[in-house]
Amino acid sequence: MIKTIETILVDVPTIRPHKLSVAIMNAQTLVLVRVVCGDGIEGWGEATTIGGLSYGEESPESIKTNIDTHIAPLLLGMDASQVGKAMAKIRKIIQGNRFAKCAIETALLDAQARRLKIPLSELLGGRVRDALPVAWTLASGDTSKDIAEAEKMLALRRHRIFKLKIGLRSVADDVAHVLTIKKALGDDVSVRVDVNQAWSELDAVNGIAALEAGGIDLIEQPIRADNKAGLARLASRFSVALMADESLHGPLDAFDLATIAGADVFAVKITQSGGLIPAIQVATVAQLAGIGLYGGTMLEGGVGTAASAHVFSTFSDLSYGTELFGPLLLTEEVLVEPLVYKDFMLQVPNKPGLGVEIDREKLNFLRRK
Ligand code: MUC
Ligand code: MG
Repeated sequence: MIKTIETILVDVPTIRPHKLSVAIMNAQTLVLVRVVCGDGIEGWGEATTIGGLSYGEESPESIKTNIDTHIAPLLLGMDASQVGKAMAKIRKIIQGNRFAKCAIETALLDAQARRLKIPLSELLGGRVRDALPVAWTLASGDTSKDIAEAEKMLALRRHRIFKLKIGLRSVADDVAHVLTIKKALGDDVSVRVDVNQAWSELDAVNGIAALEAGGIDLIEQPIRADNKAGLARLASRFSVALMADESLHGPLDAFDLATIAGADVFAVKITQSGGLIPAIQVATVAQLAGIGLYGGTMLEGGVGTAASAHVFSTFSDLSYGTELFGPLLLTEEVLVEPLVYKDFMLQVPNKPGLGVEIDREKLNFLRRK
């Protein structure tokens, strides 16, 4: 039986300012959900977003209010071992709120996998890999600082794929910034950009042409999320891979984009997809349509990152890797044992459920009062 559901906000400073076209982050607010079941088993989920309401339509505070006020009461007393029925009820009655739904589904699946004493990946069809390549995002806003940061990551053998956040400056300045970094890092290192919707379609035509000529591997969400036709025009115009992120709010968007050949790659995010099962459906659409897969992040802490890792470990194709570095951008860890990053990969936890434990004392100290 589902006994209690608690939503916890945790404000954690980042290790440095993280500059996106939509927000400059000096801190991240983790949104954690704890579900306690009648058999004493508990499960955890996460619904963290970026930049309050500047990235998506759910804020940490709205997620907490909507779970506490509208979602939890629908679930209390239901059979905790029937996650499908619980989520079907939520998906029928609650409109939108994909991040909130994702956290609830994660917590219920974590509890159920613990009950069955299997890693979450095995409840999701089974992992095909035990470790995932992890990109690092260079977003200090300063070209030479970014190069030094990338060189440090290469020396530590932590990352060899770098994503640059652009779109705050002019197209010409951004292109110069990206190509200076690409030149400094050389041919063996993958350099990609994420514009976070900042460009007009004409900006994108000019920007992508210059980036493609300079050896950039992947262009993420150059134009507005709702301009899917524009994405399709850009995808057919250029040979460099074009990736959809904000345009992809679950399986239906995946289907629409696949139908119009709107992207070469999908950034799959568990929260943006509305849950772990919808994220797998997004990936299935991609694979049926011959679209490449990338494991995205909303810069979650350990819980959401572990959940994403279990999901992505089940993808047979993951040719563009992942960006599951969220916990490494934060100054505080809420897990007893941090996730393991080594040899450019994140190890997918192997213990039952998410395979991570929350440091309750630390969480009580850090949580928003
Ligand atoms: C995004 O748009 O992909 C992922 C990495 C990062 O630095 O920001 C996020 C969000
Ligand atoms: Mg993105």
